Amino acid sequence: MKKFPTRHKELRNWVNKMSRLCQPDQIVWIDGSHSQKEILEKEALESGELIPLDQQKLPGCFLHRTAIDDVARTEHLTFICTKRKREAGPTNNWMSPQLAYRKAKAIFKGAMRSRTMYVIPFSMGPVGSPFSKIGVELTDSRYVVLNMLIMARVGETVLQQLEKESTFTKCLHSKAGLNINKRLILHFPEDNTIWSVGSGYGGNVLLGKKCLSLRIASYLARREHWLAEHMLIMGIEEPNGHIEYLAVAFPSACGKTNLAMLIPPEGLKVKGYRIWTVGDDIAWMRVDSDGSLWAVNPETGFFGVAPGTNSKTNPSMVETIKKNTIYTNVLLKPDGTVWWEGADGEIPSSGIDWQGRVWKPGTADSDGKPILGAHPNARFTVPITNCPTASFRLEQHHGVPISAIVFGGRRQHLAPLVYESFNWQHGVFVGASMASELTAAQVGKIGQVRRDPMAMIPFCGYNMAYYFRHWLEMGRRMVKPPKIFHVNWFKTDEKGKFLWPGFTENLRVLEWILERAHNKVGALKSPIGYIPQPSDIDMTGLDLSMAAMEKLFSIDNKEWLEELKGIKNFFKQFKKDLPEELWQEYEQLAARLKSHD
Ligand code: GTP
Ligand code: SPV
Ligand code: MN
Repeated sequence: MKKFPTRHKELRNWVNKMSRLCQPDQIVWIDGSHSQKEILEKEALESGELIPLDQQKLPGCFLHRTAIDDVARTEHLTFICTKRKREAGPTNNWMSPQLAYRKAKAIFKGAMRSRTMYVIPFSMGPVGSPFSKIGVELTDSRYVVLNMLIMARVGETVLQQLEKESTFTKCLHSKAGLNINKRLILHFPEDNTIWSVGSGYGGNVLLGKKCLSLRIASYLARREHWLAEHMLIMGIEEPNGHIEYLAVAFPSACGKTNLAMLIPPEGLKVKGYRIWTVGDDIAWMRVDSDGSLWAVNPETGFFGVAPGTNSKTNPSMVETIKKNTIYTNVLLKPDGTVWWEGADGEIPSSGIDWQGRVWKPGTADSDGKPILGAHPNARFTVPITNCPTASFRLEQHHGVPISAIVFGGRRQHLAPLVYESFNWQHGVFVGASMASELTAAQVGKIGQVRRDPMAMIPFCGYNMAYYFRHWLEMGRRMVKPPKIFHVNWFKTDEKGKFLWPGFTENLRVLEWILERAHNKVGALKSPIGYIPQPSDIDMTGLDLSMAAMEKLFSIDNKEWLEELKGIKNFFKQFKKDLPEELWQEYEQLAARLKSHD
């Protein structure tokens, strides 16, 4: 037995066993210290895993480039490996644990030869909070270690906590050959284990994030009666100092990061609102002793989309990423700073693009498509504490109380700017029947509409029919469940132009949501839910034509009747497992739409 800094037997045995499989040259335990981080940064610069940036202009910042076929989550290579296929359900890729372990072992075998195996003890959620879960990730990537140091609580304090708690998620990662044909992202919820091999891209390899905090956590949450969701958490402070918190689920690259830290628009400034960012991607929520829903963000960093980030769309993030940031797949400018499409300032006259090639603006590939400086899914990793709007309650063990839940998607047509569900059960139906256009955050056909219930289709670690049942059940556990809303910032006109200005202006919609949450304002009843009386959305300082407002709130019965077909087909695949309540809601929506026709 080697000398390890823990008495935790299961952990020691497992590290030994995995190192026999992967055969690293050495094992290094990550202690969370600044000095160890600096050594890793230095080594990563030497090995080329990190590319230096101007430390005067961007202190503590580095650049990283992934392989060109390793730039987004690969959902087709992501599996839920349960003994029975039914447990994974029809929307997940499934593999038997036996086969999955066998296939992956063949790739892991000797994969860390001449490399170091890093052992990263991490806590998702404040160390010791009743919300939190501990994981240990083994990896041969310094990039992963440096990212995990930003995204999670890492090091000795976690090891000490683990000795008290005993259970942890076993997370094994190796870059192996970074070969897409030998890439597997495997989840074994029944073994509390994650194996990821052959990738170096964030969502595939920062195993505390999507793999643990959503896929494994959602599985645990069902058994332990809580919710693990793909949601931002934000606080809206009123001038009297009272703060209301919202939990908002949008699919990948559909606006969570931007909404979570918005700055109130000019026209609403007099109202004195202030936004507090609790999280931008993941919410863990539980019913507390007061019978209401409380949420924590299990992460400590943002892994955000770079393209489109600028002082207009997201001034808080522009401030946030000026220091201690790892940039991935952005353009390197000759002055040692970075750029991406939709960044502030002028388009640089040259640079090195995300693929490491010399880049000039206005160039096109052989198909005539413009060559981008940054990949559309280029990202930055940065500590939340850098953010000027970071909540002062990030470390609170009980999190924040949630006043409203908001679902949303990217829909050019159909869904109005905002609507409210009639009650919890209808709200669960609204979430379960959500759909959105695909973005660059996953490998696949961008723009195609797919059903993405609760923005969790890529992240639910078990059968989604059981997940819907769990949501219905959670409603019954609360004294007064939060109201559930749906928003769509992405409705377009005939020319394909966004009808709603979005970003900062979205606060106008959130204001209505909060008023409704506290029954302070009336609403119009439509077949799909309650919608605002147009005069109830404060439009001070925003010049939007009546025609645009009408389109934003119009509900086209024909389109919705068409949508019903998609919902029905989606629900049908769950067969008898789908909760009867969702079919009831479906029938009631159909009846309301038909009687309005
Ligand atoms: P993940 O990190 O992938 O989970 O995504 P996210 O939901 O945090 O997405 P993010 O906030 O980074 O949004 C990315 C994209 O949405 C960018 O292209 C933004 O420009 C666009 N976006 C965000 N908010 C709005 C909005 O209000 N209106 C419009 N039109 N686009 C928006
Ligand atoms: C997403 O794709 O929803 C992300 C980025 O938040 S990743 O961590 O890569 O999944
Ligand atoms: Mn996400």
